[in-house]
Amino acid sequence: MKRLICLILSLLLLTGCGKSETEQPEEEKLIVVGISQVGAESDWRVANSESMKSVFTEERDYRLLFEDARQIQENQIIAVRRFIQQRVDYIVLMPLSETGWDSVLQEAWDAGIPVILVDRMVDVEDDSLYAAHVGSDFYAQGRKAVTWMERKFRNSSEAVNIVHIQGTPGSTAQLGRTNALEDGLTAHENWNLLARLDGDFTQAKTYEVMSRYLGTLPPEQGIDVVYCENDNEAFGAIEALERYGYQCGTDVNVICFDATRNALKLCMEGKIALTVECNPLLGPLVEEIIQTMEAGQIPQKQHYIEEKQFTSRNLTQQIIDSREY
Ligand code: GZL
Ligand code: ZN
Repeated sequence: MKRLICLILSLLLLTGCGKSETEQPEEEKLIVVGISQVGAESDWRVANSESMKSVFTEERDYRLLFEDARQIQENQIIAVRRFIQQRVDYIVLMPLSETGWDSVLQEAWDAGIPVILVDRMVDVEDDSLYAAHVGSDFYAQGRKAVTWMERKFRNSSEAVNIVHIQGTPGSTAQLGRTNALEDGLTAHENWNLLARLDGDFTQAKTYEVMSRYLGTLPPEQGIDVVYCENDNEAFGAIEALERYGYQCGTDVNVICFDATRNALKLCMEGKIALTVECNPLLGPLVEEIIQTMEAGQIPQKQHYIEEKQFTSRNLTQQIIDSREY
C-alpha cells in the first residue's frame, strides 16, 4: 500500500498538478505595473523615470510596462487603454495636463484596475477615479520663489521688471507656479510683468522664445527677474540673455524650479539666483501605495513630499555631489 501512495505522489509531482505556491511560474507572482510617462522634456523628468524603473524591477517582484508619451496626451490615453487590455494590476499615470482624463480613467475603473497619479494632477468630476496622488505642492513652490523676490526687492520702490516663462500650458506645475507669481504681482504694485512666454519646460523652446523677445527690447530695457517654471527653461533663458549682453547674477535674477544638479552648479556660480526643489524621486512613494493596496488597505489619497530651496549662499560642492539627480 505504502509503495502505491509513494507512486501516486511522485506521479502528481511529475505531472505538475497539486503544485505548491512556491512552484508557480515566476510570471504569475509578479505585480504588473503599467506606467504612462509624459516624456523626457527635462532633467527632472529623466530622474523621475529612473526612480520608477529602479523600483519596479523583476528582482523586486514587479513586471514594468513603461510607455513614454513624448509630451502628447493622446499617446498617454492610448497607453492607458493598452494597459487595460493587458489587464495590468496597477496603472501609474504622470498626466501631461489636468483635463481630458475622465473617460479613460472611467474605463480603468470599470476594468477594476487602480490608477495612481504621480507628479501633476488631473481635473476630473469624480476623484474616486484614482486611488491616490503622489506629488508636490506647486503653488507652495511658487510661494517660496515669490517670498524670495519679496525679500530681495523689499526696499525697492522702483519698478521690478519681470519676464515670466511658463511651463507646459495646463499642467499642474505650470498652474501652481503661475498662480503664485500672479498673487505676487497683485500684492506688489511696483512689480511690472514685462512679458509672459511659453517655454514648455524645455531649454530649446525657451531659448527660442526668449531670444525672439529680447530682440524686440530697447537696449536700455532692464530686466530684474526672469521667473522660469523649471530648470531647463532657465538654461535656455540664460543662453538667450547672455547672447543679448545681460549679466545673469548681476543685472538679472534668474529664478527656476526643480533644483537638478546642472541648475545647482549654475546657482553656485551665481548665474541662477534661486532654484526651488521639486523632488522627482517618487518611485518609493508609489511602491508604498501599491504595497498598501496589495495588503488590502486603502491608501492615503494625497502624498506630498518635503522640498527645499537653494541659492548661492546655501550651496556647497559637497551638497551638489550628494544629490541623486
Ligand atoms: C514638476 C514636473 C515638471 C518639472 C519639469 O513636478 O511636472 O515637469 O518641474 C517637468 O521639469 O518637465
Ligand atoms: Zn505616503
